Amino acid sequence: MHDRARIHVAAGAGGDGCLSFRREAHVPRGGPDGGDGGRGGDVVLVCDESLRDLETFRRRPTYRAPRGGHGEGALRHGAGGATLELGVPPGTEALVEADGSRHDLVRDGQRALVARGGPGGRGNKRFAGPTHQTPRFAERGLPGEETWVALALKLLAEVGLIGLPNAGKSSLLRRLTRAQPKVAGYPFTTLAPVLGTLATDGRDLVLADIPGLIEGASEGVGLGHEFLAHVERCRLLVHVLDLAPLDGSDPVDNHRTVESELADYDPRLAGLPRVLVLSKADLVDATTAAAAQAWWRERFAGTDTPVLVTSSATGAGLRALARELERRAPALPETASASSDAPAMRELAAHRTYRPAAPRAYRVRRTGAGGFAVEGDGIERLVARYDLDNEEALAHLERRLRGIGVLRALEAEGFEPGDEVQIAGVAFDLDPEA
Ligand SMILES: Nc1nc2c(ncn2[C@@H]2O[C@H](COP(=O)(O)OP(=O)(O)OP(=O)(O)O)[C@@H](O)[C@H]2O)c(=O)[nH]1
Ligand SMILES: [Mg+2]
Repeated sequence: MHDRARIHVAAGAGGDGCLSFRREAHVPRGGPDGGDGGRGGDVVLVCDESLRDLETFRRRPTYRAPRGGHGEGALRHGAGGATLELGVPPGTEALVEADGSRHDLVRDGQRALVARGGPGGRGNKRFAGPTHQTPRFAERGLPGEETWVALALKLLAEVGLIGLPNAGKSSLLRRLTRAQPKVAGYPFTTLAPVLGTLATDGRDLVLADIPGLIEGASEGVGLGHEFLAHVERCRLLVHVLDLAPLDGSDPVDNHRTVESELADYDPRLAGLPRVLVLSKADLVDATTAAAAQAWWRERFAGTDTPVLVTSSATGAGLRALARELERRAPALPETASASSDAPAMRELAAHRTYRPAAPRAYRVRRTGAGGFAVEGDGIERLVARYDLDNEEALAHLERRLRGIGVLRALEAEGFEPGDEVQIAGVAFDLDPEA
């Protein structure tokens, strides 16, 4: 099972703006007509429920979206680069290494933008104005974002098995699925959630053996983030209740203990529908098992909680349980509109993104007597847009630098006319009087 991959993605560069003047036989000196470059294509992850693992990404780790077209004369704009969509299975968590943002892709069709295409450059037509009718420069398109993206697949359980330690949860999971959790005759055998897939006629259901629920979940071994990630999609809980506890305890008390611990631990989980499974039926005689089942059915009369009797030793009741789970676990991912759903589920299904605060566009640093440097991604991208051998482009850039407050920031650091300013490796002669 390929549940991890690291891929390199590069969005497309923006197309260059065009430097062009109208040329027509009867128009001796036409105006500027250079079109804009198109935007580069984005790289987007798309959650696709038909996918099961991340194997394709291990075979092929690099992806590049197409660039935007260059602008052309006669005001023809370059075409935008197509978005590159990469399908990922539900349960994929993506960490964008360039900026530390994280995306959880849970629902079919969810999208996460991981690398933004570069903007296209503007053609010279855009710089024409009343005072400047024949601009002889155009902007370059900018490179698209590039980054490594770490993908991790969290199999998300749809059905959770809960119950006291030693109740027989792991044994059930072994019988219902191909998972092989350890089974032993003492409590707390299972310390971390174990997942298994129950293949039914219609679809695969992921079952989680949820351990240690009653041991004070917050301190519990193997719980915490990892644990919650697996069970946050549960839509149904199977409460496994031992018909013949070794310690002679009363099943009714045991049932209450687990339910109240669950309510303390996570109210959302506690609010899910239940199936009650009376386990280890082979350890009691048939009459006792039937009486217990009747008693619990009576108790849940009027609620929609089925009561089943099973034995992992003999296999009794397992087929009925599988059918019950298939019937009751609502199909996921949701295709119906999320708005009709319970608020908790809505929140869960929402595409969550964790994005660190954006860095400032630039910062100013003194590099020695009469020298300054202006640094930062934003400012370097701005400088990259222009051909600095072109006087007009340079003058335009200097105006923009003033416009975004670079000169003021320099002056605050003690800049004086004649001081040298380095930006992206280029020396600028910024004149406060201009
Ligand atoms: N006879 C019999 N024994 C069972 C049955 N189910 C489980 N057991 C036994 O009960 C003990 C506990 O079973 P587990 O499946 O490990 O129970 P668990 O709920 O996963 O326990 P923890 O992981 O400790 O929470 C083991 O000795 C099993 O062999 C059953 O249907 N019949
Ligand atoms: Mg167990």
